[in-house]
Amino acid sequence: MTNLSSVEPIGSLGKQPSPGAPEDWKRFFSFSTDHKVIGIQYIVTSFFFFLIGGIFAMIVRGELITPEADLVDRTVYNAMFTLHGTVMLFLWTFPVLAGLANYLVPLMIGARDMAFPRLNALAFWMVPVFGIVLMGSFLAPGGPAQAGWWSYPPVSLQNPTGALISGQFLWLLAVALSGVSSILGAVNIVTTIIRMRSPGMTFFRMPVFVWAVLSAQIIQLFGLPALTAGAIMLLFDLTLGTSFFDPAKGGDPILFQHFFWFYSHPAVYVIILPIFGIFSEIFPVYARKPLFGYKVVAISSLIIVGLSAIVWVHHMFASGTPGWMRMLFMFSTMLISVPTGIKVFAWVATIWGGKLRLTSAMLFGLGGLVMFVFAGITGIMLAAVPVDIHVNNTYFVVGHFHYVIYGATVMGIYAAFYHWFPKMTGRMYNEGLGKLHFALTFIGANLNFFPMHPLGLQGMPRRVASYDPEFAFWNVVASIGAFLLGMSTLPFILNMVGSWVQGEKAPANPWRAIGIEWLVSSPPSHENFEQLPVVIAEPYGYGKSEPLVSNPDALEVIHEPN
Ligand code: HEM
Ligand SMILES: [Cu+2]
Repeated sequence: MTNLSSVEPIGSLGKQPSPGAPEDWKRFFSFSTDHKVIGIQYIVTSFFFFLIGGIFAMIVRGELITPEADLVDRTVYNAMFTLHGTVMLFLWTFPVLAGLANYLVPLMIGARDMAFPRLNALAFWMVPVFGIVLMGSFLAPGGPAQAGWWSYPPVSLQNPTGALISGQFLWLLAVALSGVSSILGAVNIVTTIIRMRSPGMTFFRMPVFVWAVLSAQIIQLFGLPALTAGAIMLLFDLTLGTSFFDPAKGGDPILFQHFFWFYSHPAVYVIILPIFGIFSEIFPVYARKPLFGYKVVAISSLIIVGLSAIVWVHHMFASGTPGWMRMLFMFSTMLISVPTGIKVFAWVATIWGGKLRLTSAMLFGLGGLVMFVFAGITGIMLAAVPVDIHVNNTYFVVGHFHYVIYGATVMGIYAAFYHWFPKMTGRMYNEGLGKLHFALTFIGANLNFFPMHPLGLQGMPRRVASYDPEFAFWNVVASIGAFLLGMSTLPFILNMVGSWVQGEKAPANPWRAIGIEWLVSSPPSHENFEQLPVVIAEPYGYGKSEPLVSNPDALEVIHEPN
């Protein structure tokens, strides 16, 4: 661990080249322990898997553009939606958020690196490993897993080929490895935030993004062991002949659902809390107003963590759950809308009456917020037991969670990419391409995911390759939206790659943002700070003229020419 309280200069360390420079690309393929390199490694790797998960989604939507099952074999269809969901969650969302946290948290709290740099690198390098394990399942006898991303037994215990190394086996191995990697990451991030803050960086001076990441990673710590244990027990049932979950041998399949959702409900907050953090960083900058109700917003994240641990049975209303239990979990689920609603009000109050600058980052932030509010409304509907019993396992659920996971999450992640791109790469991106990207994404996402709600209400089940022709209209609309979303990635990739290579050079603080990461050069030097910042103010001091740190001129590492 680096010295926790020292504000001494770091002396001879300050001679390394600054990461992020294009000529420096080789370090991204090395076992680097620099949190900024690891952050970018996470982001680029996960974006690659986002594209793969997107190809699976295109195949699913290609199949669903007609009522008949005519594009792919039904077993291939099952594998496609299973791998789509699995890749999107375990190889895109979690790792990309780990990447943003890795890159931003040490800079935002004034630390020179994470608490455990080598553990950090190890956690990252597990990602491509389990990615390859999962993709390798295409070569397994019988093809990849087909039991959906939640892998419920007894479906997941069927093994028609009888092979030991089946698609389901590799799926479980990949998920268990992903769990271990995320636990290592969580230990590191939580330790870093608690122990590595620079002098004066009290908890109530931390940016809300840091609060949100801390809260999300606490969930990883208490939740992931349940999922990982469930996955390993299922693996034993599948390969060693144990019978934890196999009803034919006296096991209890519902027990698996408890293991699974005890983690996987809180997991949605592992995903959405950092997005709330991103919203809370972006709105003040581009509205030039302090974040409304900073302390309440910060604390709401922790309240959400507490509540997230006691609602998981809302995914099991239709699993034979007794009535009293349904009522209990319906009530606890609805409680979560209180701290969440507080945050939404805080963001609206922040934007309200502000001088809005509609950059690509701000557009994605606003679009994400709008789609999140819509998802919140359908979420409350689903929390009501009678509604959920009716639409359980229909497209209504698929529509709801894609508004969260695409509308709010992917759009929020794009907002973060644009906002911090100059910081990470030292280059400016192209606003025109960014806005085109936003338009395609926002229109595509709504065309794609809105139709799923009427479809679900009319009774179209999820995970089917063919359907009644009465559902055709909305499915065609959804597929057109999906193809638009597929296209939307092109201007984005062009923009990011093109700007990284030959964009205009970025100053330290292109957005006139307030935050420690904006006080050092873009990209920051290898050690981040010559002297650790001494923080003297709360964040988000927009419109006030008080400085954030007492030693702004001593932060930058001055490189001697080699
Ligand atoms: C272009 C973007 C996307 C499209 C067109 C799309 C489409 C779909 C469709 C049609 C299904 C239902 C499949 C079925 O039930 O037969 C589905 C399921 C799912 N999607 Fe997406 N999706 C997209 C992006 C995402 C993203 C970004 C995530 C997560 C971050 C995600 C996570 C999931 C999950 C977890 C499932 C459930 C899989 C299962 O039933 O086991 N999707 N998606
Ligand atoms: Cu849930």
